[in-house]
Amino acid sequence: MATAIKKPLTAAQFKKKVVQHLNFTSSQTDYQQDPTAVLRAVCLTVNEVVYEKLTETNQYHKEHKSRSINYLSLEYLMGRMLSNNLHNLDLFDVAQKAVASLGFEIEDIFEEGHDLALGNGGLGRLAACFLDSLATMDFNAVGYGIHYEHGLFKQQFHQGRQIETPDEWREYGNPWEVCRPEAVQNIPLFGHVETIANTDGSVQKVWHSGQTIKGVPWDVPIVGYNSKTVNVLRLWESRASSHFDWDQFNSGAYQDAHSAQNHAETISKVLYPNDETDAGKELRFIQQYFFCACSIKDIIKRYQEQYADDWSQFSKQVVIQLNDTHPTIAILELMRTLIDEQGFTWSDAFAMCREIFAYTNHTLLPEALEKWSVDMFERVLPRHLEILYTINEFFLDQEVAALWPNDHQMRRRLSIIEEGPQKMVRMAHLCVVTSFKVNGVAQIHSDLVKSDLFPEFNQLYPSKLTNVTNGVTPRRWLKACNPELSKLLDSKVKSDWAKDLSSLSAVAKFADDEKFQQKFMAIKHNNKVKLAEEILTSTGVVVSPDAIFDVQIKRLHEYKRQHLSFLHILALYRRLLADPDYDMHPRVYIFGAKAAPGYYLAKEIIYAINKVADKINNDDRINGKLKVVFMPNYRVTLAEKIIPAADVSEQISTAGKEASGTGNMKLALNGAITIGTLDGANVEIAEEVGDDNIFIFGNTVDDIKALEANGYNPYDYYNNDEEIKACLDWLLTDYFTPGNPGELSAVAHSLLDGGDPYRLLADFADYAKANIALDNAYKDKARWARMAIINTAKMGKFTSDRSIQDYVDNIWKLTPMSSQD
Ligand code: 9GP
Repeated sequence: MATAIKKPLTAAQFKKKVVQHLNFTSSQTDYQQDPTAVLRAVCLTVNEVVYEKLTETNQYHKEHKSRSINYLSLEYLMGRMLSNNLHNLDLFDVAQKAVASLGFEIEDIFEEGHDLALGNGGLGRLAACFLDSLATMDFNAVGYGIHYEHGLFKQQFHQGRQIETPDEWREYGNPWEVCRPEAVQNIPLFGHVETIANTDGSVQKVWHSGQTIKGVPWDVPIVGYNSKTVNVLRLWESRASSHFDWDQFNSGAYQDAHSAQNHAETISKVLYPNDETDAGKELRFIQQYFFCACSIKDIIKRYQEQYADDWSQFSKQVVIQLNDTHPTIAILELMRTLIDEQGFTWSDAFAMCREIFAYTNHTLLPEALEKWSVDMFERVLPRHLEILYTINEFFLDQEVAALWPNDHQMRRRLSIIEEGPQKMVRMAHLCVVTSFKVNGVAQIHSDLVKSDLFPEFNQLYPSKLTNVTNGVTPRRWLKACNPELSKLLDSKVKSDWAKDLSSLSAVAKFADDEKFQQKFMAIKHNNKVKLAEEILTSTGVVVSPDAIFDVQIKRLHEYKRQHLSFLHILALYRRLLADPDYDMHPRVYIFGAKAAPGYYLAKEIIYAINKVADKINNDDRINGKLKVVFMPNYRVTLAEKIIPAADVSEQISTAGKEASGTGNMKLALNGAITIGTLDGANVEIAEEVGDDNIFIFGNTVDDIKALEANGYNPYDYYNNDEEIKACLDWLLTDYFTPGNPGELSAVAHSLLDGGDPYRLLADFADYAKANIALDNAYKDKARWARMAIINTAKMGKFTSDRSIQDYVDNIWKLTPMSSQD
């Protein structure tokens, strides 16, 4: 029998528990002025419910021997947990009343929480949405990752420039996690491999490692929405296998006594702050191996608790999803374990891996497709490299040779090892060769994976490459972050739309209903008022909620083209200076983006936007028609405030470069209208909302290919478009940086002498035109309201529940808890 969904506590019971925790867990009696103490006590109270459900979930899956999905990801961008957990447990109102009776607003309590920022951007946030959906849909799932001491850096601006400071999310502990000493793992690395000849003529390989690191697991419970399930996200922290050298300490060498500990702890110290480029450092490589090895050992341990040494059920019980190439070493670690420790033959081990691993590709950008040098591989993981060579040999000699006999070019192209002055391991090739399925993250992206990235692999393994379009959880990205809109939707939609997002299509029939339009837009306005306050607090800029709130929130990257919008802002400013009556509805451009600390141009773009913003925001000549704000420290919590208030969603990447995007889905779900290129999931959003409810502009993937085939020259646009020329030349003057001409020139140079690698100038004119169409649409209040309502109504496809169902049906083949009875 499945466990029943827990009845929520009453507000009085909840309050009693909170007070008990304040008094007896934290020894706090004087908490009236201490929201942090209250937050902790509220979390501990919620945990009582959560851990009971977690125990029941575990028991159920043990009894039912449920197949599990093991999601391996180097990144999880969880954000804050409390509000989400309260909503998912149906305890929100109860907690709100309980803390009110203690003299606090629940929102103020939330504000005390830290973001779990263990990720960079879309990839990590997607993983968080997937965990939410897996628990909501009652699937047996474990997320595996790294327990970084410092998550993504905090961003401040100093005179317009980005300053990074460390993120201290768990400096004083994190109430949502629990340490599991019973599941600690020891991870060998470095050393050498000994080949032992057996008397029967066979050879045995023995890896003598040079160092052992301890992996300590911390479990973060993942609470399903209105479901029976609490799953876990298991995060590994690295520690020295023996803490510190007692003898050395006693002999007075205090620093040395800690050195092994420091070295080991470095592995889980920081999240790499780069999400599109290969950091290329040994530490990053060891991070990847460390968390893969811990996770594989843990998966085997969990299996053996049920099946002991009977391996016949392993591939029926376990599927492992590789989130990008970062966890690829898991393949080699499982191969090594099966062959060296469990006595499998190479072919049986490989066949097993081919039933267990699936891989998601999240990018076509060549610099983000990971490669590691063979030398480093050999130094850190000598046994894994040997195994990798055997896989490559089998692949080239048996599979490539069968389809392309004696084709050396093809062998070279497909080989897992890239030849060259420095031999490199192509991690994506290892993934494609070994995984039983490879998916892209939006239809256009998956098509490009087949046609442009891996065409030969697609020929070799015709049914392996597939698509699963990304999605976002409507629990966090509508129900929790936009409570007023949620209530309005509740009043019109009979079923629980947060669990069945396609039911929102019912509100489409109210798109022309004047009263509904008014209510919908009044909520948007209220959200804009709140955001305007936040903008004032964080940037000191006053913005009017009556202006169009035009939002671009995502990592700072040239391919995402924040500088396209920036160039257009310059053009608007110029038009307004030339004609203060220039006909445009007042617009506030709202940016949120972190630049990787070593990404020079990205940081220059931030600086340029901030400098131009300073000038524009203080220029009385333009009557407040244009404002520009760059909100510092963009993160999940800030996204939750910006998204409900957005009128316009900027999704303006170069066609073919953004694999999917997920901010585009969150913004449209909250009634923002997209201005975007035919890239990533924009294409599918356009299909859902219809051409009248989105502003599509710019070159398509094919157009860009044609432009490039003809020899792309940015000067053609510069010389032929007076506005482009004037705006780029403006950046070379000291207009925005008095006394310092040329301070903003990096952006202009990248677009001209730098060759404009992301074809921004080729899209500028059409983007400007689309913006005029958008402005006209906004001036027609009823039309805009209609568009916004349709956007919310038609986002059903983009729930992460649908993505998970696609994974389950086409890749993972899982059965949810309830239907197993
Ligand atoms: O750049 C993609 C983004 O388009 C996508 O939405 C996200 C989730 O699939 O993954 C991003 N990729 C990476 O962060 C690195 O591959």
